[in-house]
Amino acid sequence: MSTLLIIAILLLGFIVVFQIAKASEYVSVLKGEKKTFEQNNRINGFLLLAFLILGLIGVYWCNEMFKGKILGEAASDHGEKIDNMLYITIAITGIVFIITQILLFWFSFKYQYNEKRKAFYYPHNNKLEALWTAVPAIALTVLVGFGLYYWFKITGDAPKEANVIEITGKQFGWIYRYPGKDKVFGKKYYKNIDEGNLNQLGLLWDDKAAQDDIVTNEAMYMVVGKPVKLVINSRDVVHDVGLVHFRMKMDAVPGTPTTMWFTPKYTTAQMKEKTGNPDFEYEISCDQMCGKGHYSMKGIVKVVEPAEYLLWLAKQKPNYVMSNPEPAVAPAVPAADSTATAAVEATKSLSN
Ligand SMILES: [Cu+2]
Repeated sequence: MSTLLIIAILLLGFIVVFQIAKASEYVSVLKGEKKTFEQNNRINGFLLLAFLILGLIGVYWCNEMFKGKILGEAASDHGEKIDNMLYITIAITGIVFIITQILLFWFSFKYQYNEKRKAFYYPHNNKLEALWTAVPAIALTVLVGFGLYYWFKITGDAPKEANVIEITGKQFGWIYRYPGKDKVFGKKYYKNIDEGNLNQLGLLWDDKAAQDDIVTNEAMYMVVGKPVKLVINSRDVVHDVGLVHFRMKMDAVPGTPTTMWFTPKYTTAQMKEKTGNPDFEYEISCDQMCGKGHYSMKGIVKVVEPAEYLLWLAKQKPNYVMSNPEPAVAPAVPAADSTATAAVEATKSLSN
């Protein structure tokens, strides 16, 4: 039904345009073609000028309306640099944009058809061409150079003291892993993934380094002012770790870990105050369309003081413990228990 309606509307529109064109043709025949041509030119010239002025006012108005309101201040050291780069790029391209738009529309108004003026034939000028090729090339090279410098910094080696968090995307959610006391991530193997047994990452329990690894879906915890390095993985398709407040973003590619690091500048509590929003949370989103549940991959990042971080960490149970409630390897305690029970039994039987 709606398709029919759309077709009917399109058809009607076409007929209307056709009729108007025909009518104006008759009018121009009546008035004399030349006069109509000149009049149309004048109208077009004024419309172009009006478009320029209204357009520039619109650009200014949008800018005033949204300035600083969409994202707020960057909450990481690298984010600050990225914002600066963006502002410089916008300033340079903005100036060029405004100058070229003014020239474009002003010229089309000023140099509209005039009987007394003849077009100046000026087909080629090597110097001019070299100039308008070299200036943008140099400007863009400088901009790209800065971009590359920060890209290598962000994806390069993190400081030694950095906390390392592994983040794995899956359809549909995030799995965060912390290396535990040994600061080493244990080995994992995808065929070992066993959701029923709470082994979401397929950790290999024979690897000692895996036994203290903490795995959670709850939230990603970071310490304010301390560098954090993310090791990014995917369990199925390509996802993308998007941390908009930190201005960080990196693809999660199955089989190929990617990394990035940054230092959060403000705790979640400080951001609540800064934004005046008591419900503020740092957000992690999936920035790559990854399937029908893509929208539901929103997660939370908590940036906290060191003491709070330690407290949170102390409350976390290693994945090994959760996945193996009947400890096969867990030492000492059950053994002591069974000895104790045996001792009690023995005493009982002795006293009987
Ligand atoms: Cu995703």
